[in-house]
Parts: sequence; structure tokens; C-alpha cells
Amino acid sequence: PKEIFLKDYKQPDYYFDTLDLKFTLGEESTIVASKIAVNPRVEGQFSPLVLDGRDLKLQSVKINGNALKEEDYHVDSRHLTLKSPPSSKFTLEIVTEIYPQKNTSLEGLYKSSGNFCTQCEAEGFRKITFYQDRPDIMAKYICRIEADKSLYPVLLSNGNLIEQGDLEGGKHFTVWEDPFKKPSYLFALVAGQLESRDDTFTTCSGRKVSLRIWTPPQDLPKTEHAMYSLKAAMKWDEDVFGREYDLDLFNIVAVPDFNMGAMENKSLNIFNSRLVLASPETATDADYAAILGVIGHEYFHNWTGNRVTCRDWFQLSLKEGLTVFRDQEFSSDLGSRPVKRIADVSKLRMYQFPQDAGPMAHPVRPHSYIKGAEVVRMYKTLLGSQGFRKGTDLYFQRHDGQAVTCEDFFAAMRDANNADFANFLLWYSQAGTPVVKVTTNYNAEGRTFSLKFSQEVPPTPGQPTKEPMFIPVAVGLLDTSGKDMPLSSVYHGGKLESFSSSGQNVYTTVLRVTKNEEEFVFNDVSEVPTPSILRGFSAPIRIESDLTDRNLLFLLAHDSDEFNRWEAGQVLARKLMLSLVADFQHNKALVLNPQFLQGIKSILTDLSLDKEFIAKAITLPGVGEIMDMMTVADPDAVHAVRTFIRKQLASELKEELLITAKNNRSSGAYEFDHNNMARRALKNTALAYLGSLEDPEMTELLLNEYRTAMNMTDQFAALVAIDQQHAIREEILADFYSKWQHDYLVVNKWLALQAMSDMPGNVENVKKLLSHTSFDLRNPNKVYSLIGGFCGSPVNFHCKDGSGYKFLGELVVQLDKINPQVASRMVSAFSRWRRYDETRQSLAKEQLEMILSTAGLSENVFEIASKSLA
Ligand code: DPP
Ligand code: ZN
Repeated sequence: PKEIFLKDYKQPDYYFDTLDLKFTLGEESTIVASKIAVNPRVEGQFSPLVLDGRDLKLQSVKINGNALKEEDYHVDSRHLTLKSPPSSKFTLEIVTEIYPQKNTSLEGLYKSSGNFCTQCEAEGFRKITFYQDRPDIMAKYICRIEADKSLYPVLLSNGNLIEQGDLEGGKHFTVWEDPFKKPSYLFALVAGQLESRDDTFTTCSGRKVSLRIWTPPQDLPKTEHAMYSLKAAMKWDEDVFGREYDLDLFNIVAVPDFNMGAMENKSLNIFNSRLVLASPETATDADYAAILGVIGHEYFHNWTGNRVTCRDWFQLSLKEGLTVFRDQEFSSDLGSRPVKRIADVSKLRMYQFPQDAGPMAHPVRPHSYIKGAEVVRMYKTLLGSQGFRKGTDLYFQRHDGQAVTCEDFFAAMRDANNADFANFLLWYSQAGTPVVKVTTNYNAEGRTFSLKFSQEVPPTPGQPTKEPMFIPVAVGLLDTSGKDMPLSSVYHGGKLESFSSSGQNVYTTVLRVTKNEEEFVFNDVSEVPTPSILRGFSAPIRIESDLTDRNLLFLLAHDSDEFNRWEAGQVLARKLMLSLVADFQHNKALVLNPQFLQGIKSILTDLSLDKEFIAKAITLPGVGEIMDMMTVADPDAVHAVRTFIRKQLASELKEELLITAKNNRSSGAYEFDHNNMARRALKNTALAYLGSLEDPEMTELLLNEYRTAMNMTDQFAALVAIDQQHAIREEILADFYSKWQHDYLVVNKWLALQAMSDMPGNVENVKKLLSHTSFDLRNPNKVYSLIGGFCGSPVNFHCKDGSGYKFLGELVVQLDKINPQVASRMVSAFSRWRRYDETRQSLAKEQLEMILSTAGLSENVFEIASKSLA
């Protein structure tokens, strides 16, 4: 396979204006007839028309109604090439036969649990029919679906239903017309035995939109929260971005077999059922929050992705970065902003930063979702809410109906605000996480406080040297009582910026760091301040400051910026964990720093704080985050240290934790709102600490929590806490399974929990679970739970005898034959193998080589495995 580069982008020679599709769905195969109005870009210029196609059986091809002769076209396993099509507008008709029942890749049209559905992003449409399967080909679609009426009573596609009726032989049909041009990746079709929860939404201009959420009949009661989320998202997009929905119908379908989370197909979103179905008894707070965020996300794509789409797949962050940013803001506005920010930054650190530092590092372009959202957030940080809104308004005004690039988004932000963005565009092209060092200095005589920044972007594959980036750093200064000091002015690069002119006090300012080294000096600083740097995580960077432990403890106690308050605790925890890891490696006894203990205690017992904030602030950084900071990652040492600190904190703070757990117990019915979720989060975090003690009294407490829980959040949290107690876990796990075996989404949680266990030799349990009745290698969610869960276990996946690596290697080979996309996600667990010691390196490398030597390997797995070894 040949790698494709951004610089190779070429305009298509032919545009497609309209596409008429006709599907005849059958039990053996499906016939797809397409009729395309083709429009050459340059009239009178002859060039071949190359259509993409995979796993298709071509039945016929016609131009302007005439069947093509064999010598006029060429078909191979990838393309249908029309050698010399007309050089002015013409009609192209193609009939293909496809086999959705045999399609286990879950790309294109496939059958899942009795129903037909599609997944076309990024290149699945070519598995349905021959087409120019690229996002800059935007056409108006009409789709006719014919199928057996009793097997497939519901037939859906994009746009409006314009016709339906019965046919001979027990069949029926529907015809759908989508008035908006769209790229092929947004096409969708669903057919099957489904029922809908119906509701309506009246838009800001007074149009009534029908909303339908489709599931198999038995799941319908679990769609209430999804409907709530959809209506909230529609309203929010009007209020915050001025975006109104544009059709009279919006459909969501939940399917159990889906490679990703969900898909924003025009007016027919298809969702992994885990992100639609929820009830208090079966879904946790995290599930509820994820459903809200993802329903919002897919809905928001209607404008950011669908109305304005991507020119090519290198522009993925144009739609994903912006839409992730929008869903983050949506969830923040409906819940707690600081807590959401902490959760999003934790995710960035867990998934993005490690990737940035490894062989898979790549710039925001082509395909970084989370970092793309950070880039969008920086525009807002630099321009303010109003400036940012002006920018998005101009973006929609300029580009509605177009397929555009990240530069177009940049230009809209810049032009709407007359802004100077210096070298901001480097965020799209330069890979790696910038490392920024800050040194601080207070000058009592001059009453000035200076911050000196130096930045470095580490080399990444293909990019050995880097330019300095444009980094917005939000800063505030705390006085000795812990209050924010009003900022007077800052001197930088020969210029003085004064904050007094507006008449309002300024407590946080955004410094624009653009050089390798530069200094900012605050004036009129009356006493030694404690600086709060990178408030709200204003840029996706790693920051190393000269702040002392005392400064950090002070920030942890007082910072008005809750993100930085949390961050101060995390920095302290990271330092502590790293020093204990060194002790562990040198066989020294582990001792917990009493100041750290005090810091955690004061947070835990501060009743003025948001409870979910407390839960997050008393949670230690993950094993992965600490391994990331080591020259040679040592999973055993980091795991041992993290376990030690947790136990130590639990035993020292046992009384406080017990009170916290008791005072925050549930009372009454489940409510999805921030206060109740925060209360549960704090209680359950406290229980997890207590569970680590393995003390019989705590065991009783947890068992009682487990038995009396009135919702899945509390029940599963108790189970997780019990799971640490190796003596009784088996029995309780069996009990949980017998309670929930009828609910596959709950069973997936049960699989994941066991997969992640740090029990020695757990690989054997996981192997056994592969043949458990509840497991199925063809279902992505089950694979993500069991195999993905296992790869997240530091001690067992990275076990020094190589058993974890061997397990994954063999599984990837097996899985690749079924579903290459899912297999490639799994193989990426190997990608950072060079971070470990020599023994582990050679064991992981052996597996990667074994995978690469497998005959018939998919491109998906090949790409990840070969890049990992490069
Ligand atoms: N485009 C899809 C989404 O945004 C990909 N998962 O959810
Ligand atoms: Zn998306």
C-alpha cells in the first residue's frame, strides 16, 4: 500500500451532481443500481473516470443509456475505470451485487442482529457501489429501498420520505430524497424490525421537526435519555452557535454491532447502542454523560461536517476537532465546566500525548480528534467568546455547501476578527507535544514579577526539527492570602500592555508565547505572588515550571482556577510517584510524604468544594501517565507505587473516607444532574479507596453497598471496589453475571472489569472468557471490553514473561480476518513497545513481526504494525 500525502491533493476531473440509488435487499445478496449525473470539471477535456470499488460484483455499466463495451472499461479489485467517457455532462448507470450478510468488517452495507445498516466513513461507500468515494464529490441523493415487508418493516435513508408503498411478493419500498448535497461518507441506509420513540422539536424559526430514535422493540424504554440529549443539543446549537436544524425529520438508529461510537450521516445518525441505551438500573453516570456528549456531537456535525464538509481526509480535524470542541462545550454548559475540562485534559494526556511521543505521532492534520479540539479551543481563548462566534458565523456564511480545508477555518477566524495569529497554523502541521519551561522571578525593589518561557517541540517521525509554536498561556497571580491579584500591566518584546484602561480589574491574562525563548514582566506587583500558569489548560502542551512543592500546595489550596487547582495536586502526585518509583527500583522502603497526605486530606474534607472536583482531585494520575514520564517505562514499579499510595492514603484517611461515603449515600430515585452525579462520584471514589484496604469490615461495607445499590452507577462502583479484594471477587462477579446476563451492555462492563484486573496471571482468565457464552469476536464492543480492557492492564499485558503480548499478537491475527478496523485498534497497544526494557521490547517486537509476516494481512493492521516497527 502506498502512503498518500496532503501535497498530492488534486481536484477531481469529474463532479457528480445527483445520485439515484436503488437497493433491492435480499437474503443471499443485495442489488445496488446507481444512476449518476456526471459533470466534467473542464468541458471538452478527455480523461479516464476512475471509480472506487471493493468487494463488488459488477453487473452492468451504461453511459447515457447505452451499455459499455468490454474494451471501454476496466475493473480490478480496487477500481472501475471508464477509459474515455464523454467530455460533457452525461449519465452513468451502474449495477452491482453485494453480500451484506457476509460482511463482517462492518464497513459498507452489513447485516447486524437481523437488521441492515451502513457505515461509510471514511471509505465504506466503495463497498456498496462504484463511485468517486472522496468527500469533495458532493451530490444530491435519492434512495429507493425495496425489501421483504415482514422481515424489514422499517426502511430508512437520508433526507425526507417522499414515497412508499407495497410491492408484489410481500415486498414494500420507500423513497428518500435528501435536498442537501453531501459526500458519500454521509450516506446511510437502515432496514429492519425497529420501533421508534417519537418526539418533536420546534426550531428558533418555528419549524416543527420530527425526532425519532429507533431500536429493537425491547430497548425502546431505554431511549429516554437519548431523546432528552438530542433536544438539549438542538436548543444549545441555536443558542450558542446560531445553528438551526435544516430538515423536517431527524432519525437516530441504535445498532449493537458498530465499529465506532456513532456516525453523523445526514439526518440518519447511526449509533453504537452503548451510546444510546440507558436506564438508571443498567447504565452508569459515565454512560449517561457519554450519551449526552455523543448525541450532541453527532447532531452538531450537521453544520460542522455535513453542511460544511472536508475537502479530503487530511482535513479531518476541520470537522472532528471543531465538533469535539462543540460537544465539550455543550457538556460543560449542561454540567460543570471545570470538572469537564479536567476530564477532557486527562483524556488528552492518556491518549494523545503518549501518541505524540511515539512512532504513530502525526500532526493535528490528518486525524487527531482530541488535539484538534484543543486547537479550536485556542482560537476561542485568543479571541474571546464573541470573537470566536464572529469567526464561526463567517465560516458558515462563506462555506455552506462546500468541501473545505483547515486553512479556510483559520482564515474565517482571522478575517472576522482582523486578528494577528502569527504562526498559529503550525498547530495543524507540526506533530509532537510542545514542552514549555517556565522560570519565575520576583523583584521586590522594582515590584515586578517575570515569567521566562522557553519552548521545544520534540522530534517526531519525518519531522526532525521544529519551529517554535504560538502558545496562548493564561496566567493569574495569587497574593499571600491566596486571592487573585488584579493585574496592572505586562511588559513584553519592547511593548507595555496595560489592563487598567477598561476600568475593570483583570485577574487572568493570556500571554502569547511565540518564540523559542521570551520573557514577560508584570508590573506593580506589591508582594511575592504565586503564579497560576496555563489556567484552564489554555494550550495542549507539557509545562515544566520552577514552582516548589510549597507553591503547588498553596495553589492546590487556593487557586480560583479550578483546573489549575486540580493540576497542582496532579503535579505533586506525579513528582511523588516518580520518586517512589525510583525508591522501589532500588529496593528502598516506600514512605508516603506527609505533606501530600495533608493536601489530599484538606481537599477531601473541604465541604465548600464541588464534590466531583474533590473526587477528581483525590484520584492519582494513572499508571500510563507516570510511565510516560520515565526514560524506560517500568509498569511493575509504577503499579506497585500507585497501589502503595492508594492503600496508604486509605488507611491514614479511613475515618474521613468512611464519613464521605456515608454522607453521600444515595437516597431516592436516580437523577441525571450534576449535583447527584458529583455526590455519587465522590462516594464511589471513597469506597474504591476503602476497598483497597482488604479489611473485613470494609468488605462488609462494600458488600452492603453492592446489595443495596439502586442504580448501576452505585452497584458497579461497589463491584469495582470489591474486585480489588481477591478473596471474594469470584463469588460476587458470578452473582453480578447471573443478575445481568440478559443485558449485553451490562455484561460488557463485567467483561471489561475482569479483563483489567491486576490479579497475577490474569491472562489465563481472559483466555477463558474468550469462550464464555457472552463473548463474540465479531462484536466490536465485546472486543473493546475484553481485549481492549486487558491491554489497559499494566501488569498483565506487559507481563515480563511475554504472555500478554503473545495473547494479543495471536488475537490480532485472528481478528483481522473478521474485522480489520477493530483489529488495527487492538494492535496499536503494541505501538509504544520501545518505551520498555529490553526484555519486553524483544517480546513485543517478536509479536509485531509475527503479525506482519501473516499472509493476507489487512491494510489497516499493516499500517499500524509497520509504523510501530519503523
Ligand atoms: N465521524 C464519526 C463521529 O464523529 C466518527 N466516529 O463520531
Ligand atoms: Zn465526529
